[in-house]
Amino acid sequence: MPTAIGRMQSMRYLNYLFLGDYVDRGRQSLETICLLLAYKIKYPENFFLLRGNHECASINRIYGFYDECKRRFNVRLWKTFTDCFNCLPVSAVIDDKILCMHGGISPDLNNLDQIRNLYGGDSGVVGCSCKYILVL
Ligand SMILES: [Mn+2]
Repeated sequence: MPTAIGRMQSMRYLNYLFLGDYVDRGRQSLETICLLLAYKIKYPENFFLLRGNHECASINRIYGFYDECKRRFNVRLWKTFTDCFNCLPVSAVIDDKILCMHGGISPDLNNLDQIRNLYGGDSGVVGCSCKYILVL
């Protein structure tokens, strides 16, 4: 079993890609998303976070994250995370071969061209405001 130090050292050489739904999965969504964002800050070139359908205000307002922010801190914090989630990329392409995205990001996304068109375009058709695709 790798040690904690071993795991941290491997962060420098391996890439990690997470596929979303970091909140609404229990009572400690804040700890989860803060840890993931801290890893992103510490390892910006090796650690990547895609957006899941729960990184969307209309979803996490209902399924627990809003209530957790309000109960433990305030609604302003939830709004700040909403702004942060709106900046997450919806998909990643690895080595020009592997398309990665959250399984339930949108029922209206049917092909790669729709994701490409999120670049700088009006993304209202897919029900989220992300305009970024991540190329690894
Ligand atoms: Mn989901």
